[in-house]
Amino acid sequence: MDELSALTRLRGLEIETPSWGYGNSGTRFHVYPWPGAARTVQERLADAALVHRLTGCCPTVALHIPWDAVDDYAALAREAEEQGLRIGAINPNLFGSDEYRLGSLCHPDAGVRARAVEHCRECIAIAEQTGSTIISLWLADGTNYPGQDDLRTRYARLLDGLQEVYGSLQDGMRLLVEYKFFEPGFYSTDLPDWGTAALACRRLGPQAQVLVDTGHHPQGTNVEQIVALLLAEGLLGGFHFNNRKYADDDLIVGSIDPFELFRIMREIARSDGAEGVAFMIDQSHNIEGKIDAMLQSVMNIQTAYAKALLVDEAALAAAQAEGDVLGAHRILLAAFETDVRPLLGRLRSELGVEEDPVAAFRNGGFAEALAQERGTASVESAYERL
Ligand code: RM4
Ligand code: MN
Ligand code: MN
Repeated sequence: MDELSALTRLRGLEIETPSWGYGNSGTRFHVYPWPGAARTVQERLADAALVHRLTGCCPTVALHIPWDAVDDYAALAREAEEQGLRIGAINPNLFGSDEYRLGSLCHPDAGVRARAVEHCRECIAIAEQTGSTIISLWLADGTNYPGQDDLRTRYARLLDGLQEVYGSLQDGMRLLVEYKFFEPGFYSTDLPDWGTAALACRRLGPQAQVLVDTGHHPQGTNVEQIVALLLAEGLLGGFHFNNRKYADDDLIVGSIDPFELFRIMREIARSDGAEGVAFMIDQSHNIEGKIDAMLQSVMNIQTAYAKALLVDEAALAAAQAEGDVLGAHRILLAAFETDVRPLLGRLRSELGVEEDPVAAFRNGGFAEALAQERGTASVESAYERL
């Protein structure tokens, strides 16, 4: 496509950032506190709003409940609005309580399952109060040992629980079902892959779609093919963007494999079925800053999308039809190798933001001001509490 049409498409790209990406987080070995990291939901909203001001393309922030729980959600939504922000996906947390040791929706105990469903309903109510239309559900459910629980029974419990949650959705709301092939369960995960998530969504109905977290696949998985198939089936609900090298590393989007990100965005760029796909970042920063890492992720997504939009579709279709294997591949490479910085510069000047949002943050004294205002929190990690 030509640059002008690419610019129009780029203008339409909105990226949601996660509240949990602005606070301190770490590995199971240690949490290194970052000066000025957000400590409260208000500070997390403020950071998301700053990211939107610096990029012009991140108008929504995802919440994780109860991490972001407040008494008055309508007031929280108003607070967001005052800063030019809206509340995006509501993420139920079905792993942060002692009773989820053996799972949540798939737990052997009916009482625990019922309370997990109830928590999801609470999140639907929060979505109503905050004007959000997406519930994005990730289950930490799984088992550690063969024989620990019955796999088929767990699948039946999963479908029952999801059906109950689905039945409580309001019109216009969507349930995005996320999958992950391992962790925290080491032997089995109840929603391990896109196929299981897609089967569940098919059973549930049109308001359920699959959420692809780019870090949730085994090494070497062709993620863009998953994206292509889900789009073809009308089942792609959204993304959790991040990057991985080995496991669910939650690194800056596009930092390890920008070509993979380009290939994923190419499926979005060429698809006419991509309306409604939610572009969300799911990232947590261990040793880097929070806000500039988020800005870099946003920029990398825009870069990949810009390159993907520039693929010469007509030439590619012709090369494919002729069976010109290398020729077709080189057409993709040509787009990937294009310097899109001038195009993104134009986009950002139209959006009224600086050409390099990371540089704008780093040179603007923001980090220093936040460190001054918030200080450096001390954080406990699980092992240090032992
Ligand atoms: C999971 C998954 C979920 C996120 C949690 C915190 O690995 O990616 O989306 O909510 O981490
Ligand atoms: Mn995720
Ligand atoms: Mn994850």
